[in-house]
Amino acid sequence: MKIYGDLISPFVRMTVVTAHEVGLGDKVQHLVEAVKPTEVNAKLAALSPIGKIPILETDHGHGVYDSRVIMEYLCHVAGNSTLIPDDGVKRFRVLTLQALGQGLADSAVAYRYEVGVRPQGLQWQEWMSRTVTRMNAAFDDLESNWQDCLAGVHVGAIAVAVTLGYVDFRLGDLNWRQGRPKLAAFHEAFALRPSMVKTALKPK
Ligand SMILES: N[C@@H](CCC(=O)N[C@@H](CS)C(=O)NCC(=O)O)C(=O)O
Repeated sequence: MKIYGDLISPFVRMTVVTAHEVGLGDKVQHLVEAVKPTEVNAKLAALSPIGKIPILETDHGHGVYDSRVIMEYLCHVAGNSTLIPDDGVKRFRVLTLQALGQGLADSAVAYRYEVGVRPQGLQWQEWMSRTVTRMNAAFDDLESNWQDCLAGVHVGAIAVAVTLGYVDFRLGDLNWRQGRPKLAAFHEAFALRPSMVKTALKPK
């Protein structure tokens, strides 16, 4: 199996962390593939018409995407039923937490494109302000309503921990730790897991 994409993408890192957590770290080849929102990457386009990273290529040459599906695919291949629990109540709590972490990542990546990639002068201030409000609402919700769930190791906790790492890396000015000590403690502890250490972002 191959996973294409750069670990700076929180979506890519979530899948590689998942591969390590389910014991497939040695079976998954991680290949760095750069993408630009304004250009087609021919190699990726052959596996996915959407062309966003991550994409997993199976041993049979099929493309599996997006990150949520890849995380589930890896759990399935490994026979792991703890990262996505079977039990209905736990399952949908974990999957909703994963959606919250990935929704936050969507906002953070889009904000980064707007600020760092979009040509100067074309930024949309109202959208940027709404996006910061959305990200702060997500941080507040994680602080107040998800601490019980964040105590486990599953796709929800992975999505949140990786996204917070991305926010630190790209959007440090957001100061998400301020007034959110429980979320900060969660991130500090989760970042010590070997899966997170092996995929840690290095400043370029
Ligand atoms: N919903 C997708 C989002 C993936 C995504 O947004 N990837 C970004 C990098 S972080 C990308 O490939 N951007 C290139 C583009 O927009 O063309 C997932 O969960 O995998």
